[in-house]
Amino acid sequence: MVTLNDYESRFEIKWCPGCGNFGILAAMKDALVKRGMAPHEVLIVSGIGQAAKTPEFMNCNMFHALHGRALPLATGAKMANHRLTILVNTGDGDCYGEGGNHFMHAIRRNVDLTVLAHNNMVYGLTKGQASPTSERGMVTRLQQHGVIMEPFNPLRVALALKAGFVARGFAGNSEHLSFLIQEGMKYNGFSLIDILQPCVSFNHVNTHQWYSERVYELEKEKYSPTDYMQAMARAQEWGQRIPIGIFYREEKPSFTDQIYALQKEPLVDRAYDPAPLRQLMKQL
Ligand SMILES: Cc1ncc(C[n+]2csc(CCOP(=O)(O)OP(=O)(O)O)c2C)c(N)n1
Ligand code: SF4
Repeated sequence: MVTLNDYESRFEIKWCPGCGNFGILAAMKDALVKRGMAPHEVLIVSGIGQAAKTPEFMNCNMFHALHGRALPLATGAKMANHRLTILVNTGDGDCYGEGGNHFMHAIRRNVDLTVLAHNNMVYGLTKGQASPTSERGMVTRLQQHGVIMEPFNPLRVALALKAGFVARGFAGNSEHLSFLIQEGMKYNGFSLIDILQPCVSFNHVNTHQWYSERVYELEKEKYSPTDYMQAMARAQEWGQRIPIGIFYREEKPSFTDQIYALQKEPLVDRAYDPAPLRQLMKQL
């Protein structure tokens, strides 16, 4: 039986005390244990940043990629072994800024990955500059007169690109976040979980308390995640009340399901035979 101890890392955690990343790490471990996934069955890919350190604090397969490049790396790993469960830990800067192009196209491909975007609305690792999700007017040490751009809305962008699983969690509600991660892992395709993550050192606006006063769960009785237009509308809700939960869910074939060459066994299980390639090279 898989237990939390199986995921215990030998590395010391280097996040600031009180950082929202602790709640996300706990929710991930809980979700993997509840899904009965052993560490060797899981690959966690990350880019660069505080969020991207997460896989180092877990004991399982991991790959720390370049800034903004977690998604192409994870896509390649999925192509090589489409039976592997792959999660991606990425920050709002890493995923929506530096890796924005990859974010769009991984959604279009519908690669079967569960993306956990730790959204603290700043660049945490590089000491608090504005990120794509920083609110207009937010003052940072770099944006001294306030952010002058409109914030990027990851849920609406993902919905516009027809992502089949779009959710938002809160680092301060680990139990609910674990549920979202489990559902994201069950989903056969690209699942986005944008996670509201307080950064206690550099974001003094969107704090634990600020979120606790606003965050609420989408109403189980009234809200249907199959209603696209409703999902678009609720993804726009921000301010006095901020919804979390599964905004949208639609089943459709994943990227690797649609690739003829991957219909049988994963590439990684095939015998290595360079003869056909050598033959082809001779003809060129
Ligand atoms: C190509 C490149 N550009 C810039 C950097 C510097 N850099 C490292 S982390 C980071 C921002 C990380 O912010 P975010 O993704 O929001 O993650 P957080 O640290 O807040 O978790 C930047 C700009 C880099 N490592 N590589
Ligand atoms: S700087 Fe912010 S995101 Fe980074 S560890 Fe500290 S609280 Fe967390």
